Amino acid sequence: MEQTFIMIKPDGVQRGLVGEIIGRFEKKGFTLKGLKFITVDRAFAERHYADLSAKPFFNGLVEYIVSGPVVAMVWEGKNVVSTGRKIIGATNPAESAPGTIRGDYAIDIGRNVIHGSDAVESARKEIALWFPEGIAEWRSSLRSWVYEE
Ligand code: IDP
Ligand code: MG
Repeated sequence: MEQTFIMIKPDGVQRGLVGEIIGRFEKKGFTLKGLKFITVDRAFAERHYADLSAKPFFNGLVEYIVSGPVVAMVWEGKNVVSTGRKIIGATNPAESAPGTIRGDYAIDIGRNVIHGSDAVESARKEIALWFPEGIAEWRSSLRSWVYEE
């Protein structure tokens, strides 16, 4: 089953959106496989966003991510990477549809509340980076109520 890495950024934590965001993924039917509340350092944030190191906003982005604790999660389900991105909305909240997390709760691109992996391969790398200890092994008993199988 596909997995994705989702992170509630420091602004999402500070603004009290943790329960709301987790609720959206839970209610959709996805399965929580990993969760930690963690403050990362610059070197770690730079690794997470290594692909963006040449961007003019890279330094500000790293400062943003290290500015407070984040909620790092692994969610599992059919097409969870692309559906997760739809639940999150466009990178720039000005272009995120209402009903998406960024569309409902954010205004500026540099304070857009949440991260979600953009592809199965980047999800695999991000999960390995954030959860080197591995993640929970469990199977939801709701599975046959969510999937036709
Ligand atoms: P994504 O989070 O939707 O995948 P990316 O292009 O991977 O978007 O960018 C990572 C993060 O960098 C964004 O979520 C946002 O916080 C920040 N970011 C992207 N573009 C800009 C920008 O033009 N100015 C400031 N921050 C930006
Ligand atoms: Mg991205």
